[in-house]
Amino acid sequence: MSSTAPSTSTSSTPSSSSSSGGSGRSRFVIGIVGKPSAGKSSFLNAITDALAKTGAFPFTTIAPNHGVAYYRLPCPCARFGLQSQCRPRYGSCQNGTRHVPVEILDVAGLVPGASAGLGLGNQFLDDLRTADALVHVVDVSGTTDAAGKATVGYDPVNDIDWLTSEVHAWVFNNLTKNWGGLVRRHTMLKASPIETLHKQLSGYGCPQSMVAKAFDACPKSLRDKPLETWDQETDVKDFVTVFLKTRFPTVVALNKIDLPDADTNIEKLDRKYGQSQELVLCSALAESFLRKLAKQGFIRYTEDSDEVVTHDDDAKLKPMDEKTAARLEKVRDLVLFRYGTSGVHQVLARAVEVLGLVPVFPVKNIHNFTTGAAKAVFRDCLLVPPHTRVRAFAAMVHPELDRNYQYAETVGGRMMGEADEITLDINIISIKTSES
Ligand SMILES: Nc1nc2c(ncn2[C@@H]2O[C@H](COP(=O)(O)OP(=O)(O)OP(=O)(O)O)[C@@H](O)[C@H]2O)c(=O)[nH]1
Ligand SMILES: [Mg+2]
Repeated sequence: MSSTAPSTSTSSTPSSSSSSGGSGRSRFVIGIVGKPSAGKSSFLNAITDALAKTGAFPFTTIAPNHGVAYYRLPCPCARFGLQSQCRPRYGSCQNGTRHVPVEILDVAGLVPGASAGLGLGNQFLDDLRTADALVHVVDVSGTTDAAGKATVGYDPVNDIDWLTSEVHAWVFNNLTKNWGGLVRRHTMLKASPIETLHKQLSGYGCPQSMVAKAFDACPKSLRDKPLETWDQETDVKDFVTVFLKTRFPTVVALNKIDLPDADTNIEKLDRKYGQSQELVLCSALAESFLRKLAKQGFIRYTEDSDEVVTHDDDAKLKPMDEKTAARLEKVRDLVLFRYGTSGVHQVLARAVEVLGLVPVFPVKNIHNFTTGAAKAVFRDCLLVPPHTRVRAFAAMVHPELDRNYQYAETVGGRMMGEADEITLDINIISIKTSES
């Protein structure tokens, strides 16, 4: 990721080397998992400008596909009546709605037994090591079996469980592949369980604090048990279950809601998981279709809404042939009318929300919200982890801001302490340095 070098004084230019807050372009990665043909690549294409290959047969994707999606949130420029001056460095601002880039990563399909080598195995899950959260795409239409082959009347109710257990096996196998050696080292070094577990799990791109958080979330009986006496089949497995929740918060996207059996399956899945999982309904194909028609000038479509304008409403739009018009009518009836939207942007929004990310707007001048000489306001927006403190945020924006840190102010010139946590309410910040 590239970034512009900051001025030596206050700057909102994000750092490309930031380790925890990320660059203003896209630091957070959402990984897409699911069985073959669930619609993972279709989801990527629907929400980004990627053109990943899709197909009604398993293992269309083998090498991972990347794309950049845009998380939407109210931009402060609207609150201050500065929309005309709002020019984001990355992403965009449309009528006061900020579009913040988030990277999406689509990997190969996973089948039951993948951890024992079935399908493509689960080695490709290693591609997900950079992901911060996961979207599990489930084919809710019942038209593909567990291996992703075309069928009718398949019951997807167990798809969430077996996929979760394959991801579990991926982490468990890595953690226990040399458990004897790990325990010997642990005893020899008199290390804490968190240090030892972190060492073995560091390949998952997690700081020790995340392992500590997972460890703290384990039952007391497990925390009190010396690591060298942990039973692999029970204790280690339980720890991995908790670790996965911390390391890979997951949203389940119930995809293909445009197909006939979706309703019944949605009900079943909701009954089983409604309380315990984040379930969001979507149709990747409907969204791609609507975007394509809009790009070709047949419709005006407001993404994330049910607003579709056609030639019948506005003669400036191209008229559609009968087949396309019939397909559009179907998408309107089966998706937009029934669910309000295609749902793909809700999936992204939930993924950002399960991570608890807070949007922060660093500015040089806290009174007019500009950065540098230009009149442009709110140039940057960073999504930062929950409970990020002001000083840590300065380091995320640029190491220079941390090195030369003096103080921070928010709207109205109100001072902020360096240990203050950034919240959704106080998220416009100017860092002053000794060079300012
Ligand atoms: N009706 C309908 N079909 C969809 C939807 N999303 C995807 N599909 C179709 O499902 C098939 C599989 O889609 P892909 O996106 O290739 O699935 P995948 O999960 O990436 O599959 P692999 O790469 O093989 O793991 C394609 O024929 C898509 O057109 C949807 O929302 N509705
Ligand atoms: Mg694919």
